[in-house]
Amino acid sequence: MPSNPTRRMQIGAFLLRRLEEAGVKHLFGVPGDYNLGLLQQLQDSGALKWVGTCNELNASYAADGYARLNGLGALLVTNGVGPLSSINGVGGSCSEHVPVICISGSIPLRSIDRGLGMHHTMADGTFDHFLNAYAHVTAARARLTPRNAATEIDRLILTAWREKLPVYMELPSDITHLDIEVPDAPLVLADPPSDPERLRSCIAAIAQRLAAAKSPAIVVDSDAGRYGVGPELMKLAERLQAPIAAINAAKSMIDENFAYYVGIYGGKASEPVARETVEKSDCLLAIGYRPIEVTTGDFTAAFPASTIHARGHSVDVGDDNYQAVTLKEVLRGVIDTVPQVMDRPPRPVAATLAGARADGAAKLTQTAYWQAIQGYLRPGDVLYVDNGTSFVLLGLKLPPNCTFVGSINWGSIGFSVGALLGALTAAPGRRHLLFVGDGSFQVSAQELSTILRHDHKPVIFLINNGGYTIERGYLGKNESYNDVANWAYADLPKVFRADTTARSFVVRTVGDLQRVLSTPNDTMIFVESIMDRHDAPAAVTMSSNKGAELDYGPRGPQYREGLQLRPRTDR
Ligand SMILES: Cc1ncc(C[n+]2csc(CCOP(=O)(O)OP(=O)(O)O)c2C)c(N)n1
Ligand SMILES: [Mg+2]
Repeated sequence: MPSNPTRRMQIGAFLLRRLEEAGVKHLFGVPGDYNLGLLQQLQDSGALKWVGTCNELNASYAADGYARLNGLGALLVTNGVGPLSSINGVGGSCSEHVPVICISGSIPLRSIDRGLGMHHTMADGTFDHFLNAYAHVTAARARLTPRNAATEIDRLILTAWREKLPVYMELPSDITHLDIEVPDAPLVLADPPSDPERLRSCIAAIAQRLAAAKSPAIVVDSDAGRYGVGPELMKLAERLQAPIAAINAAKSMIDENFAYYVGIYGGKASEPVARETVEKSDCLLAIGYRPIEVTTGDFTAAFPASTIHARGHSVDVGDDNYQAVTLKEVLRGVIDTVPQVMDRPPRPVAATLAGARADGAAKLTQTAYWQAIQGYLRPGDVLYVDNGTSFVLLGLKLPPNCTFVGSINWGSIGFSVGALLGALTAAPGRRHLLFVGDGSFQVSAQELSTILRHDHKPVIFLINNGGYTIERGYLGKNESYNDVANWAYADLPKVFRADTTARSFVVRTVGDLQRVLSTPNDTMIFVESIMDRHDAPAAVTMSSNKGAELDYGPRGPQYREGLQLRPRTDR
């Protein structure tokens, strides 16, 4: 019998050790009496670094951003008030398939055993409300006890990593310092091996179809990035000499300069070559496809009926469904099996955003703004987009090795600012560019102070257009409900850190912006661009108009004269 060596460890220390073994080096969150025991263990062991955030929503956004670049992220909150504040962000991680571990320092087991009412509860004699709430936004959850901690901690961390979904654990405050017996061996993040026969058959079925096809093509959704198979997909595309397109939610997961990359596919909202190659393919391989209205050009996406659907742990090929297979193993097997094609050279790639150089003295418009931003992008940048007119970023062509961080499915405003903090923490050596509107920024603006506190040096591009312009395209073109207070945004670095070296700018003209874009990146750059509240790129306005039709139906108020911002026809 092989022996499995064990040792005694305090529960909290074991949790921190497992997180570190899983590659989590930072914990975001807000202290509270129920989690201070664990925080002290963190402090004493020096294993992880604590990154305190201004609130738990931002901690959940940060853990998500951290996980995007690190593969796994975690946050620590305090009973009830913490988890309910972070549940929106964790819901986003669930929707976007991001593995985040939400740890709630919770009421002591003693109070559950004895039925003692405690603060941060409903004071109704029950104790499972928050575990139950998280059932809707996580793949697994548990309340740790001295009996289950050793197994549940591993189960939850592994589930998050394998499923690319959040998990939730409650760590009662009176057990963090209790000793339990735990394995000596480190936690290994790995999938269980595929079933050999299922894997062989699945690879053979896919390879046979792709090899026989005249116009094979690949289309990827965001799981391609979550499961880290971008390199395999590019290798497969090269071997087949087949075009590869990305859903907007999967932007940057295939290098946009790759010879066989044909652009964003989204039904009628596609780049033309992407639409043709996807819809006319006689063997389309789709990775993790999860269509919603904003990723499908309002449901105009049309995949061929024969499309092969591959997901993280299962594949559909024709009538056959393959279980117990992992995406990476499937793709590697297919690459090794399909013959190298020689006679399908790459098609010309989609054009980049271009246009006449605007007059420097002219008032800044969205068109001129995004043209200038296109020229500013550099290889290796990490780019964040929040909801709003900043969605134009999706249409820009990214240089090699860029990472796009967005929340296209969930779309909770303010996400980008918290995610920026998290991803800066995970990858401080890269250049980070945030694109955010005034309305979205106001949700999570305090986290700018945490970014400054940790000496990060992102570039923040904020559009000040007086409110929720994207919403004006749904309804309320001129209504005050779409207005926000006009903050002195560019002053905020100074407010949040008196000794800041950040360079702040208020930009009103094209010339202003061009000058700002030549500023060195040796400190934070904060660029507040003033634009007209009715200036919106046509693609954004048309999408909002269409969204209103879907949302409100034919009897909705959107058709009333002047209630809806419409695309301008004169540009
Ligand atoms: C948490 C949350 N609340 C409300 C919304 C609805 N919403 C979507 S976009 C948006 C406005 C964004 O405005 P802004 O960031 O200023 O972008 P703009 O279109 O003005 O450039 C709002 C309120 C949301 N997506 N998430
Ligand atoms: Mg705005």
